[in-house]
Amino acid sequence: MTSTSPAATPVDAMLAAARTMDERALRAQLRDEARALGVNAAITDVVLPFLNALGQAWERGDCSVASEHFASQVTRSWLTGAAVGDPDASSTAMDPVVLACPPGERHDLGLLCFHVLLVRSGVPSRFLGSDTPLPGLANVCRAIGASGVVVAATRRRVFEAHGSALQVLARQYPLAIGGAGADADIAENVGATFLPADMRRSLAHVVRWHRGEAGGITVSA
Ligand code: B12
Repeated sequence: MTSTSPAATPVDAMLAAARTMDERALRAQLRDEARALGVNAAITDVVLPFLNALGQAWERGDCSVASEHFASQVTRSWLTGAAVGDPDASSTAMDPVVLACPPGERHDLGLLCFHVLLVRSGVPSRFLGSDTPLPGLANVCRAIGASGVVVAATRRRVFEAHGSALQVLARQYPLAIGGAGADADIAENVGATFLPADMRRSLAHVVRWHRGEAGGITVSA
């Protein structure tokens, strides 16, 4: 294959657009995938694989820090628009789920993807993003009548550093943890549900949980 060959997959095309900082091409690919697959399948089947491939390319030195930042920002902007694309899908009459990353955690793109999946599945979600203070979160949940909280982090030690605050939160609200730093052990330690990396499975669980159909500490197989 020569360097002028067309990109083999949507992810390849998006990586090529990231490397050359071609915003129009990257946005067109995101738009076309959403039209072809629907927003949720575009996120699980294209956007998440793209973000993973982008991270790996950055780690290998195949993509500059600037290109990675550019592509992350364009994707963030698209995701933010996708979350408000269909306001009727997320009824304001229902209790929202609150999504946050603990203090010290800036990796929030995975959680933003989960937010869009929830909203597009009819579950109202309030995305607070990175660096959210945990001690005051229960008050926030009370004020907005939240049905539960999802906390995400990329590194296990971020959950460990905030273990006490998470335990307190879990006593007051149904709590789930996800992201690359989450595992079943730490979830059990803080009294939370563990959400696996497979966002389809985790989404199905939180949708059931929100409807009052799921409980317990683990997501069923
Ligand atoms: C982009 C990026 C950043 C961006 C974050 C932008 C943002 N707002 O998200 C910036 C530049 C801010 C950043 C900073 C840092 N980063 Co960084 N970063 C990355 C990178 C390149 C990609 C991460 C990413 O967004 N991936 C896309 C997401 C969607 O994929 P994922 O995290 O693998 O998530 C999967 C699942 O876990 C799941 N998932 C994710 N979230 C959620 C949430 C829920 C609810 C569910 C159910 C599932 C789920 O979905 C994905 C499935 O495909 C990775 C390298 C890599 N290869 O991943 C490093 C990486 C994560 N970063 C790393 C580090 C060390 C840092 C810094 C400490 C660097 C530094 N010295 O300053 C800082 C930390 C800053 C902070 N306080 O948090 C390390 C973490 C190593 C570790 N495990 O300890 C990595 C792995 C790079 C490395 N190999 O060293 N980083």
